Amino acid sequence: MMQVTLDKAQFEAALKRQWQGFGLQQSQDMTSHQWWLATSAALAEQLRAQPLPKAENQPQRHVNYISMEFLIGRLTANNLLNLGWYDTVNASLKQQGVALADILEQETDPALGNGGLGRLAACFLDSMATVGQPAIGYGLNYQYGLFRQSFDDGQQQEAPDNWHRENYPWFSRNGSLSVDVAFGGSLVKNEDGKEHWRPAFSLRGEACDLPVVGYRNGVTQPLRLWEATDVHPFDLTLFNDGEFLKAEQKGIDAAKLTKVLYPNDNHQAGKRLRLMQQYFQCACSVADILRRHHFLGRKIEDLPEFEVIQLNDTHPTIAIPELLRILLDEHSLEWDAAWAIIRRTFAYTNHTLMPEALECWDEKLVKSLLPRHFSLIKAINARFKKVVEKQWPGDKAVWEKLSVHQNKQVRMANLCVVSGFAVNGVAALHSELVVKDLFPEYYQLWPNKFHNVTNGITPRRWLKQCNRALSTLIDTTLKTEWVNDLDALKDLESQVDNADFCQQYQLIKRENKIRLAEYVHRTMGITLNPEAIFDVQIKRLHEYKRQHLNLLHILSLYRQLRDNPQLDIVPRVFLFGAKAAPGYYLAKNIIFAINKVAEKINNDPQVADRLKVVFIPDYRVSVAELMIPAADVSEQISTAGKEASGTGNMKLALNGALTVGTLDGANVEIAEQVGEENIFIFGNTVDQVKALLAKGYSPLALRKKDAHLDAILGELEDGTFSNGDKQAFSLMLDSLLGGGDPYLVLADFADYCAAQKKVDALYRNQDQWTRTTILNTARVGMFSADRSIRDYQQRIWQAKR
Ligand code: 26W
Repeated sequence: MMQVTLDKAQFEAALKRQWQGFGLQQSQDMTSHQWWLATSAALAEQLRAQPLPKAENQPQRHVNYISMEFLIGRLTANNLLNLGWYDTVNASLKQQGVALADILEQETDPALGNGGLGRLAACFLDSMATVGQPAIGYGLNYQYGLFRQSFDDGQQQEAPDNWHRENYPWFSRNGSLSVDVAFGGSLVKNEDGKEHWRPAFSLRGEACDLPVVGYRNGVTQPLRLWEATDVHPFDLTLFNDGEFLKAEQKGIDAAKLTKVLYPNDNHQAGKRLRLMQQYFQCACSVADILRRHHFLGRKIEDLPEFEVIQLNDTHPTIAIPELLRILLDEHSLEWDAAWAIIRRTFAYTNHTLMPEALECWDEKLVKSLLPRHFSLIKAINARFKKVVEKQWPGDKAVWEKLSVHQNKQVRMANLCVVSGFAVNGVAALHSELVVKDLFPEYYQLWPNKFHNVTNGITPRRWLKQCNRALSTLIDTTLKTEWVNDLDALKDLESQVDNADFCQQYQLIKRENKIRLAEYVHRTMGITLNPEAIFDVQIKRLHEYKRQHLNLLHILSLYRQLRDNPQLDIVPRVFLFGAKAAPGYYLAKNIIFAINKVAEKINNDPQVADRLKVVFIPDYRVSVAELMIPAADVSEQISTAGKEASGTGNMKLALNGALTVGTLDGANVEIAEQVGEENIFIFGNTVDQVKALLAKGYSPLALRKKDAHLDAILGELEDGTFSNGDKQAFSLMLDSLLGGGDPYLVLADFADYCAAQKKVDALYRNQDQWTRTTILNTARVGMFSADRSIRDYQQRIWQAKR
């Protein structure tokens, strides 16, 4: 398909309508924010005027990607880039005395996700549109995105993120797509003896679409976010009685459903409102899929020929019994016919092995909210029991493990595996563990259901857009379009012998570091030295990700510097970005510890700029876009076996940061790609972790043997960093010491410090360092999300069945 061009005169006319709509006399009267609003609205209008590709002409199955989270980040810059409209708009605004780059900074990040899973969904939408995979993303339009983070004396504070969804110019609301969703009530028997659901109340879902623009190919597909409103938003009888407030009360209650994104990452809280959100989203999405299917004149039996529903983790699992309910109760299909459709429609991606993240719902909750669905889940389970009984006759233990409904709980992961045609992990190692540790019996039953699709990232946002200077250098060097063919970066390998290229590559990194330093100075008042190593750890705060291992290394350097003030180390800036779930006190304690250590080190004249520690508040997509191009070192230091994939590791390597990492998640494949001599791998492997935990490892014994480690821990205990408060870091320390150190932080400490020493040594040889970073950029082409999408197509969505 062809790229669409923007007509400058038409754009300017659209822009004019916008500022006239603000009631202004001339464009010059707009504030910066109004410039962003007007420009975005004008662009959205121009984009809407483009012809859409017709669905019925698509030979491939259409993908319905259902996810509770889409961490899309700012859209205006991204859409300009993908459409190829940046230069035209830039020129037009320049004539009016306005800098496009400045007004793009006015956009508040739509933070409709927590971390990796949500950002992956956003990268995948970009790639599906780019590689021409017909798709729609289904999610929720939260009024409040992930909370805003600030620090008060080093402690995380949370504030609501009201990101102005009412007034976001990229939304188009389509009232004709609204769906009514029923909840609660009870089951009654019909005269034919069949179960019939009589719900207690219903809510209306309104479709709010965002455009997902393919890279210069004329494709635009929707991200459809549902927003809850009341079915009867305004009660006229009450209104006439003069009870103005009550008249609107129902509408206000309904809107609560999509008010907030749950801020938990890898932890299930089991809240009723969360289950309501999940069902609301699934019911709206399934109804929408069927509406489209019928509109195109297709038979219900043919649904799996045309549609696939990809479940992004178990959060949208309830879509399975929802479709089953519609097939049985509304289309009057027999069970076998309905089940045949289900079994060929759903595919499930697993993103975590952590037991506390695997969703189980209390049967009472499911039953009271969704009685018909609960009854169907039991029916699925009863039929599945026969399959298990046949394979493992009389084996109660296996049945208890595989059952979908057990101990008064509904297990969503099991429901997905039993009902879907495909299950995949998100990196080679993770997929292996899914099969070996999480679902070994299911694998025995259905070996062909299980797949690996290694995650990827969109090179549009994560190189072309966030690192324009490097992109331009690559453009002029390769003289070919690499943005939708990331393997083309391989040809950069030969440039390591080109002194001119190396120098330019180095210079760009330096400029990106200066740009980040300016941001840090402006927002935090801390001055950074661009000659220092910029050592970056950016991800959600979680024990398994081990930000506190990083902290122990910082403390080790600090201690060495005090013991030996002449010590020759390469200056380092340790940069952190991370939010902790508001109820995860241990994670918040780690943030506090890092901030307190930072305060001391940054103000110690003896350190004299050789160490800096900076925890950048309110980490989000737009901050990532600043930090990633500026990073020299990428910290990927999770306990082996715990990080399903990681995607920040890919973004950082692509932008020329060298990884210090464990053999975990996608780090394994990154090491394979870049070569072991171009990455710093350390620490216990998955098997070693298992062995250590099995034989009973003692962090206290380790501490006893290591005087240096003992001294560092002692300083955290004795109030050195907390104005004498000896309890300040006790949550973190109790876990590391008395708590048995379940994530093996102390066990990996020595090897981690040794790896960091090698980083130091390589950085002293700037030529060698630069060669290594260039090889990283050149060799990580396989981590393009375009490749991930093609893998999904071949192995799952379009595979012969
Ligand atoms: C039910 C609460 C809850 C909320 C979020 C449980 C689990 C999650 C997500 C699965 C957490 C998440 O974002 N996982 C990350 O997914 C990325 C994309 O596949 C991976 O790269 C990360 O390794 C994984 O932690």
